[in-house]
Amino acid sequence: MLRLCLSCYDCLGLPGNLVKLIRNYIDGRFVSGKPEFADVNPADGTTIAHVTEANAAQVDEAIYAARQALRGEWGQLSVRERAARLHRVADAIEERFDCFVQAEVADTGKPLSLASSLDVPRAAANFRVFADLIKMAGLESFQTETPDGAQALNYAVRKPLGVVGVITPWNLPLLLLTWKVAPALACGNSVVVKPSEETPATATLLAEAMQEAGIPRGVYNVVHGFGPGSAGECLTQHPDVNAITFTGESKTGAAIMKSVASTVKPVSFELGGKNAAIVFADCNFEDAVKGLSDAVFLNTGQVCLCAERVYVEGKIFGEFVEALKAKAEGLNPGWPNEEKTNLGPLISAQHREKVLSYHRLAKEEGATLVTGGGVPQFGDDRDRGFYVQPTIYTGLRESARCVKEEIFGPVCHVAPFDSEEEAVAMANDTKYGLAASIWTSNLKRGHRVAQQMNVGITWVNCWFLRDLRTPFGGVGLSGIGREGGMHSLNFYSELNNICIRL
Ligand code: NAD
Ligand code: 6OD
Repeated sequence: MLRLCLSCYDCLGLPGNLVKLIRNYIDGRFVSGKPEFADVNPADGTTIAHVTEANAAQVDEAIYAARQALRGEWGQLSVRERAARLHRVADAIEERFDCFVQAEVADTGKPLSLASSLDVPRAAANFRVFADLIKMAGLESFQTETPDGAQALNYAVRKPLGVVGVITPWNLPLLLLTWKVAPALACGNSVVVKPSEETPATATLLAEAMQEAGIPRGVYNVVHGFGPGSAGECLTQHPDVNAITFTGESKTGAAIMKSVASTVKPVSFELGGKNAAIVFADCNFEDAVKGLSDAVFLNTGQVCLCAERVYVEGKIFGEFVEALKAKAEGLNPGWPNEEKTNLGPLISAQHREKVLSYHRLAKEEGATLVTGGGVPQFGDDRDRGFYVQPTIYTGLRESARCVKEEIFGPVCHVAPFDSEEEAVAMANDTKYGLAASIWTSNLKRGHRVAQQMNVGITWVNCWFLRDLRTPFGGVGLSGIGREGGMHSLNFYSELNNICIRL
C-alpha cells in the first residue's frame, strides 16, 4: 500500500515551486492556523515548507488533550501493552525509514549517510530500549522494625508524572526528541512536544507513526513555534504541564528555569558544552586522529558532545595538528543527498553568522589559523546555503573567549601540554561539563584521568559510543539531571512509597 506522508517532502512528489504545510498535531488531528513560518533548507536557503505556529489557545488545547488522554485508554493500559505499542512505533519508523531520513536531511542539511546511520535508527532504538526497560523496571522494598517491635513493609510504586512538555533543538532533531518521548510514554505519561522551529518535520512525521502504532489520541501532541512569547514559553509557564524536559542552549535553560519557577515543575536539562579531548603521546596515533576528526567535525560540529578544545602532549603536537589538518581538508562538503558528502551546511544563516563571528574573534584574540576560517564556494545553488569550512586554530590563551565559549560549528582549538596534571587542569577549566575524551594506550592512565574529569560522560579511545541504558547529562552549565536507562524512567515517573504495618 502506498503511504503518503503529510510531513515528508518526498512522498507527494510535489513540483519544486510548491511547498508543503507542516501543521500542529493536537488530540490526534493535524491542525493548521495562522501565522505560519518558513522551514528553510540549509543546503541552498530555499523554503521547503510553511509551518503553522501554534498560538496560546492551540497550546492549551494540546495540553488539555494530553490531560484527557491520561484519563482514557492510555491511562488504563498494562505496562506490557504500553511497551508493545512503543515497539509498534519503532516498527512504524522503520517502515517509513526513507521518509524520516529525507525529512531530516531536508530540515538539517546533514549528510544522508549520517541521518540514515545515526538519527533515524536511533529514533527507533529509543522506543525499543525504553519499551523493554519499563517491563523490567524493578522498585525498592524494605522491611523495617517499628518502634514497638512490630514489622513494616515499605515498597514503592511507579506512577506517571502526567503531562510532560518536551522542548528540543535542531541538531539531532528526531534522535533527541525520541530520547525523551520514548521514556516519557513508557512511564505512562502523555506529551506535548515543541520541536525546534528550524526542524519541524520529523516530529510531525512521528505523529503519523504514532497513529499507525495505535497510540491513543492526545498522548502525543506537537506544537510548532519559537521560544519566548511563543509555543515554547506557553508550555513552560502552563500550570497543567507537570514537567519539562529540555535539550538546548544553556542560556535557554536559564530562561526556562525562571519560567517554570512559579509552577514548581521538575526539569531535566541537557545543555551546551565546551568539551575537551586529551591526546597523550602514547595514543594509537591513527585512531586518535580519526576519532578527533569525528569528534570535531561530525554533523558539522553541531553535536553537543563535539570537542572544541583539543589538548595534545607536546611531543606529538606538531605532527598531530598536521594530521588533523589533513583530515579537515579531506572532508567533502556538498549536497546532503550525495553519497560522497560528509560535511553538510550549518543549520541557518543566523547560526553561520555566529560561527563566523567567532572566526573574527579568534583573529582578534591572536589565534594561528591552521586551516579553514571561511566559507567554501561551490559556484552553484549551495552558495545560497549556510556552509562553512572545517577550521582548526592553535596559539590562543586558555582565557580567550574562543576557548571558553561554545561555538557549535566545525571548529576546534588545539593546545599543547607537558604533563598529565596540566592537561587535566586545562580540560576542567570551564563552566561547562558535558563530555570529555582521552586518547592513550595506557589504560591505567585512561581510568585515572577519566575519573578526574568534571563531566557527565568521558570516553577513552572512542567518542559518541552510546549505550542507551547509561546515564547521560552534564554538570555546571551543561545541565541538570541524568537521562538514559533507569535514570530516564526515574525522571519521568513519580514514586509513591507505601508503608504497611504488618
Ligand atoms: P536553543 O536553546 O536555542 O533551542 C532549543 C529549543 O528551545 C527550541 O525548540 C527553541 O524553540 C526552544 N526555546 C528557545 N527559547 C525558549 C524559551 N525561552 N522557552 C521555551 N523554549 C525555548 O538551542 P538550539 O540552538 O536549538 O540547539 C543548540 C544548543 O543545544 C547547543 O547549545 C547545544 O550544545 C545544545 N544541545 C545540548 C545537548 C545535550 O544533550 N546536552 C544536545 C543537543 C544540543
Ligand atoms: O545520544 C544521546 O542520547 C544524546 N542525548 C546525545 C546528545 C547529543 C547532543 O547533541
